[in-house]
Amino acid sequence: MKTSLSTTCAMARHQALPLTPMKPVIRAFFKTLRLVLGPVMLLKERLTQPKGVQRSPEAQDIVDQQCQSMTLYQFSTCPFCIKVRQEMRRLSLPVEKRDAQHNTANRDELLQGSGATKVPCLKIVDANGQTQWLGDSNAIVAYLRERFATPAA
Ligand SMILES: N[C@@H](CCC(=O)N[C@@H](CS)C(=O)NCC(=O)O)C(=O)O
Repeated sequence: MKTSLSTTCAMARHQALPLTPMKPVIRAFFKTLRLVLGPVMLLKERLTQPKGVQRSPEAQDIVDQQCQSMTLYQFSTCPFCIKVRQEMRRLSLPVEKRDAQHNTANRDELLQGSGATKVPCLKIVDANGQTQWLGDSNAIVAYLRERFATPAA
């Protein structure tokens, strides 16, 4: 998994590099890798989807409402994003996900808000309308567990 993590992230980082004479070759190499590894990672994500925690309908309604103030900026095949998505499934959190890899508007929002294009990044709007941009998959998972995990989760 470690190789997969660094490889897929190198692929993502590479997309941001400016074009120089050697870049088309490197670009083609990483594109091929991405084409091969991407579907494998998505298949693995699908096959290992955790069962979501069960709440009472009332409790889930409250959680659903709270989730409306969060947005996950992500890449579909970023392993760190997959980790966060799986945790959201495990905690039954219907958080909106925005693709910051291919969608320029989303990437610009992420850059403007967080100051970087690194994903995953969770945008959280609190009750006062204050916005927080939380980066790093471990920090996001810790935040979600702290806020939403129940004893049964
Ligand atoms: N330690 C970070 C690593 C995140 C990371 O490396 N993300 C890569 C994609 S896999 C990325 O955002 N690359 C684009 C960039 O840095 O602008 C985490 O756990 O979230």
